[in-house]
Amino acid sequence: MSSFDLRYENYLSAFEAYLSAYADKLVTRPAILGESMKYSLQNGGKRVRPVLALAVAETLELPKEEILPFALALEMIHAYSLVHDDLPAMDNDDFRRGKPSNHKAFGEANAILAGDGLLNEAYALCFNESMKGEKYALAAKFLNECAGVYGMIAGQSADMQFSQSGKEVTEEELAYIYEHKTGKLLLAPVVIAGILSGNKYYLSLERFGKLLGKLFQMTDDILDVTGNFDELGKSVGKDEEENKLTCVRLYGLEGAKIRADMCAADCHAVLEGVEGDTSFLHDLVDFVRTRSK
Ligand code: GRG
Repeated sequence: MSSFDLRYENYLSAFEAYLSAYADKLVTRPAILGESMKYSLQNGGKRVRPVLALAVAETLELPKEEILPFALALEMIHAYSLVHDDLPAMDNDDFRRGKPSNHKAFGEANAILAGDGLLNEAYALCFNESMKGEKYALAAKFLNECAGVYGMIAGQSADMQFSQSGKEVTEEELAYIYEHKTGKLLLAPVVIAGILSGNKYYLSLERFGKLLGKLFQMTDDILDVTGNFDELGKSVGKDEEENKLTCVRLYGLEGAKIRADMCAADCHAVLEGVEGDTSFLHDLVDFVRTRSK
């Protein structure tokens, strides 16, 4: 196992242990509410956002106990967004991570409530942390900004509006969708670790988080064309089918790959401005660029 794989596994097991302890306590009436929430929260996934949070925390010498509640809240918000995105009214996908999507397993109404439940529980965690003091409240506030109507929700709304408008994509519109729909939830773990560590390297980390979010969505667009169902665990070729604005549509497949390489190079360059052990973060950039799932 490479040292990158080993460190990824270590971050993952710390996160999974924290998540399991939370999930064991999540008992609802009726039971189906909690079951459908856990179905989407504990159904695998790469856990890139919590791993990123833990990795930046380690670079900044922030104890993992400080970041874990925010890492969990972030992953819950990510899980809710996928549950709602898969609904027939949105992206209409029957599969997620190789298994029936939440509404296929539990029905549409339960899936909507599972998403609502995950979002509310995420903020319950944030409220608890906020009581510890100002920097925790600021971290919670930043997560809320990233996920909310000036963040991911705006990105999803723009993606739907622009796709439905039928007009040609502009670079500016694509950048807006990238930055908000996907980018904000990758920016959040980086900046939250920065806030909790006393704003060390704030500007470099903010720049790094934004670039990594852009790279993540670029590879997502590329994989929708080059990937396969078995590895991705979800339908492929949907972007063209649904007239989505993507970097492949704007630049062509080869042009998109070149721009993704340029974005990865920018991520590496920005990391040079951060002191401490950034070797895992450099490897994570390459992982995001070359991922197949
Ligand atoms: C419903 C408010 C609302 C927002 C939905 C996340 C999202 C916004 C839409 C999902 C569609 C999509 C392809 C988003 C872009 C990239 C992305 C978030 C992919 C999925 O994230 P991964 O690859 O998934 O981290 P895993 O399964 O590994 O957790």
